[in-house]
Order: sequence, then C-alpha cells, then structure tokens
Amino acid sequence: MSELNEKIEHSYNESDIQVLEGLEAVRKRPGMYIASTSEKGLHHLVWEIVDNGIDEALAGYANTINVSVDKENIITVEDNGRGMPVGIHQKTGISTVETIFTVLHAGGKFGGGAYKVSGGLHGVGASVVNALSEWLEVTVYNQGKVYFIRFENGGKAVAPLKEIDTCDENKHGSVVRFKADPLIFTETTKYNHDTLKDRLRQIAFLNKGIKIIFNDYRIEDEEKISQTFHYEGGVKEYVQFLNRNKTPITDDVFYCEGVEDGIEVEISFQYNDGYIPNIYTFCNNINTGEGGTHEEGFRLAINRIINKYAKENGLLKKDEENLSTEDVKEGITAIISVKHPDPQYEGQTKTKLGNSEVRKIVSDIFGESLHRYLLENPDYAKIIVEKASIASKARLAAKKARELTRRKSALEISSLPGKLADCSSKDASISEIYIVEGDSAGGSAKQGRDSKFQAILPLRGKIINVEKARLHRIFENTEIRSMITAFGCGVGDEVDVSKLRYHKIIIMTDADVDGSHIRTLLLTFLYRYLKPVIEQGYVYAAQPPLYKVSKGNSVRYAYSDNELEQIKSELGDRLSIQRYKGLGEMNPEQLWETTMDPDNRTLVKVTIDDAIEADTVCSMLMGDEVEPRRNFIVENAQFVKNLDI
Ligand code: TSJ
Repeated sequence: MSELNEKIEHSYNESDIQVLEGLEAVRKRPGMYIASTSEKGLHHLVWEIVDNGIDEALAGYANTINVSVDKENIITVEDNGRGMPVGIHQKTGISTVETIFTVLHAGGKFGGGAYKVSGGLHGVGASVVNALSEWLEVTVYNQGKVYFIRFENGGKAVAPLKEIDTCDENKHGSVVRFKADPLIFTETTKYNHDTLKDRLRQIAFLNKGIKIIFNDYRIEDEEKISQTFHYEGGVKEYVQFLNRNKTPITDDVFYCEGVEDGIEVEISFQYNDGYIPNIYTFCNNINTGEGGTHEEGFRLAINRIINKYAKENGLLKKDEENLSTEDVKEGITAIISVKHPDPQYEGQTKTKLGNSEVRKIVSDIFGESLHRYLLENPDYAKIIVEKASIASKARLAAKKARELTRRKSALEISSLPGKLADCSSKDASISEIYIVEGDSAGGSAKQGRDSKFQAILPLRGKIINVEKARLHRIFENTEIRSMITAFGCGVGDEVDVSKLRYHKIIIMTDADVDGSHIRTLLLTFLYRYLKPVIEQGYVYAAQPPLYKVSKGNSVRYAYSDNELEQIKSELGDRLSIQRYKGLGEMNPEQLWETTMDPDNRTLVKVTIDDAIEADTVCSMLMGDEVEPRRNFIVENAQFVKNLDI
C-alpha cells in the first residue's frame, strides 16, 4: 500500500515538460522517468536493470539471472549472457558500457534481439537508474577478461571502462551493482522483500526456462536468504500456482503456444470449482490490468470453440441458447501472455493492450489449439461444458436477483440502509464513508465523526465469503447489499464510478487477525465486484493506533512498535502504556483524534496489487485445502483472537 497523508501526487503534464538533456535532467525531474520517488519508484530501478538481463536471456544468450539485496540495500543483478559490449561506441567515442549508462534511452538501441521487455511500458534505460543512484558499478566478463567501471555523483564515470583482471575463458556475463540515492528517494531506500520476491517469481513464470535466483542478505535465517525461481512449464506452472489453494475440476492444465508475424502467444488455463474467473494478461512481461486485444482474442475463441464443441457433441442441444462468454469463464484461472515487438498501450492507466492485429492472432492460435484439446480429451471437455451449462442456468437466476437490488437502489435515499449514518454533504468529492467492523466501534465512529462529510457504515459479523457463493447469493447478503446501496455506483459489469457517492471508501478494522481477515474479505469483494473503484484510487485503509502512551496529563499515540519505542525514549519513565485490542476500546474523541481527523490521520491507499494479494489470501483461507490454511494460522498464531476461519 502506498502511504498517503492527505496528499495526492500529481503527474506531469506533457506540455509542462521542459526538454532537458543528460542525466541532470533525470535527477531534476525523476518523476518524468520513473513512476515516483516513493517505494514504488525505488523498486522500479531494480526492474529496469533486471529487464536487461531478461532481454539477454530471451535473445537466447543467458539462462540465469541473479538478484541480490544486501544489508545496506545495495542491489546486485548478474546475468550469464554475452556481457555488455566493451568496445568503443561509434557515435559517442566512449565504451559502449559507459554509453549504455550515461546516454538517455541508449539501452534499447544496442539490441539485435526480436523484442525487448525493457523499452516497453516502463523501460527508461539503465542510464536513468545510474542517474538516480548514489553510485553504480558495472563488471563485464568476456573472453577471459574482466572489465569494470564505476559511476558516482549523479552518474558520472569515475574513470573510463578498464580491464581489471582475467577470468576463466568460459565465464561471461554482466553484473550491475548500485545504491539508490537517498537524496532522490527521500521516503525510503529500503526494498520490500515480498515486492521483490513476488515480481521475480512472476517474471520466472512468464519466461519459461529462465532461472532467477533471489538473495536477500538482510534476512537473519541463513536458510531463507536464497530462493530460486525456475519453471520449465512457464505459464502452465503459473496457473497451477494460482490454483494451488483452490480445487481444480480437471487434473490437467491446458497449455498452448504459437507465433505469428513475430508476435508470440502463450496461453494456459484450468478450471476450479469456484465461480469467479481469474484471468491475468501480460504483454512483454507487463501485467495488462485493463486487458486489451489479447484478452478479447481469448474471449472470442473460448466462446466460439466451447459452443461449437458442445453443439457438435450433443452436450448442448441444437435449439438451446449458446453459452455466454461469462458462462464459459466461470471458475477459470488463465494466463494470457504475448510478446510483441511494438506494443501500444491504452486506457486510463496505460495497461490495456491496443494492437488490433493481436486479437485475431490470439484467437486463431488459441482457438485451434483449444479445439484440438477438447477433441483429444473428451472427459475434460465434458466437465468443462457441464460447468458452463450450470453457470448459464445460474445466470438467469442471478439476473433476477440483481434486478431486485437495482429496483431498490433506484428508490435512492429512502432505500439507504438503516445502519448507515450518512453525511450531510452530497458532494462526492469531499464525502467519505467509513466501513467499520462491529457495532461498538461503529457507535464511537458515529459520535466522533464530522457528519458534514463523513458517513459511517457499521458491519455486523463477517461478511459472506464471496469466493464460495454464487453471484445471486452474494446479493442476498445484507452487509453486501448495504455497501452497494450506500456506494450508489452499481456493481459488477454495471459499475458506474461517476455515480459513486463517496470519493473515499475507508476500511476501518481492528489491528488484529480478525480485523485483517475482515479487511481481506472486503478487499476481495471490492476487487471482484467494484474493481474500477479500487483502480481509480477511491479505497483506503484507516490506520488506528496500537498504543496509547500517557504521562501525567499528556497523551501520545503510537501506530507501530517502532513508534512506541521512540515515544518511550522521548518521554522517559513513569509512563502508562495501553495496548488497544480493538477500535471499540477508544472513545469517540480518541477515535476522531487518532484515526478520523483529516488533519492528523494517516490513510493508506489500497492498490490493485493489494486487492489481488487479498484475493489470493482469501482463496487460501476459504478454499477447500486445509493444509495452507492451517499453516497460515500457525504462522500468525500469536495474533489470533478467536479462531473461526
Ligand atoms: F546483469 C544485468 F541484468 F544487470 C544487466 C545486464 C544490466 C544491463 C543494463 C545490461 C545487461 C546485459 C546486456 N546483459 N547482456 C547484455 N548484452 C548486451 O548488451 C549485448 C551484448 C552483445 C551484443 C552483440 O551483438 O554482440 C549485443 C548486446 C545487446
């Protein structure tokens, strides 16, 4: 989650951009070259460098990428490729290595390979990483020689590339080592272990055969320092991984690959016994969260081929209505990965693939392969078609139930849920709704709030598990109905964000396992049925304090154990420390002061990645597999208040 203290970051407007040259420009306006100088931008540096190693591997010259982070948060990336070219570069008159790291956008121009993942959506070149590092070192191994160059002081070479040693004739590759500049990354220069691990694992899934070794030397337990991600099955293993806590309905996983006009396509899927489709699409290893032409091609083909097969084999009668795309997607886990030499991205967050030729190419390659798969595996075909038929029947029932909720919400104000304490403002841009766990905390929040712009919706008990319930059952749940009605923007395919009644939806739960469980369920629900609301940044998590520290008449609040230690050392002894076990222990004034007052509170914006993570945890906690659930509970046991997962 990205920290947000009531500040919204503004992105640069193209016309504002002064065209500056050289690396000083990058240091002056880092936001133009990387997403931000927050934690996200910091990680961006790693991905920029890693992508170059991946390119070398995709070109067929490397098979292993080693990524390390050490105790000082220095990053080392090493590949076993050809080694960056060490000769003098024609245009610049300096070594190619130095050129790569000092000339803006030079990175992509040296490739002879087909497509480069660097230079895609995020690709800004190794020179940007250099510009934003306190120092950066490059070592190249090639033909028995070792070359070295170091940059400092905003990316300036300390000395030209130099041959410093000899090595085994058989050793070759590139090593880049850098320390992010704390003058640029003022928020943090500490890398997040899980962010690095998750993305490196994803890259390994998306590029079969490439071995990615991740070492985090900040970890004390020596056995946990190193992890290797290496999947010969690629996206097929990715699907198995995503379904690991679900119950697949076939034991096989579909996989196909093909190339047409230089565009590579890889698709894998497997159905599980749930109802929600989990389809992840990628172009050049970048998650295209808004979908695009590759996803459209997939949808076209799966609909066409499953209906064709069903009719030809008597599983669907000739006069029966076709299965809809929604029906055939129910419970599917799928990965669609394309590699394109010239991708065009569209959409609000530039994560929608726009190249129109991709639609037909995906549809052709996938369609043909799926048809053959169904013919060759009639048992699986039957299971898949039957699931879609049941979905089709349930769809009609769901439609009725949806019409019911919609008619109610059409009545607007009179139908707002009784438990909702609405705010008086009708201006969504300043209105907030707190979703509060439990009645007692709900009561405090209602008394403590500023009713001009803060609405409170208390939730009783645990909301229904959206994973296991079919669509129409979800809409029967009162807690869910209350939220949908209060938000006012519809649900599912019918979401209209412009109708959202509050521009901050703030989840306020206890800082314990039950609280995090409820937050997980809420995020899962929002992710699956109100995704645009998360994507457009309207969802937040409140940060209630963990401790109240009193000394005489003065009171301080600590939001983390670190902060508690800091306050203790500031205030000295004779302190009384109260640990809040739940929001309910705070009186209305305290709740306002610590958690709800816009001048004091900290809100954490929920990102789509948080929601995907919640979704995975939710599947694990709710799925049929007992083992992962038990492990999760055991690992988190010290926090558990009451165990009813
Ligand atoms: F290791 C790494 F991942 F950190 C990293 C590797 C970082 C960077 C910025 C670049 C590389 C990298 C570059 N690995 N391998 C290469 N290969 C080339 O630059 C290269 C070598 C030879 C030839 C050739 O045509 O002979 C072409 C290229 C692109």
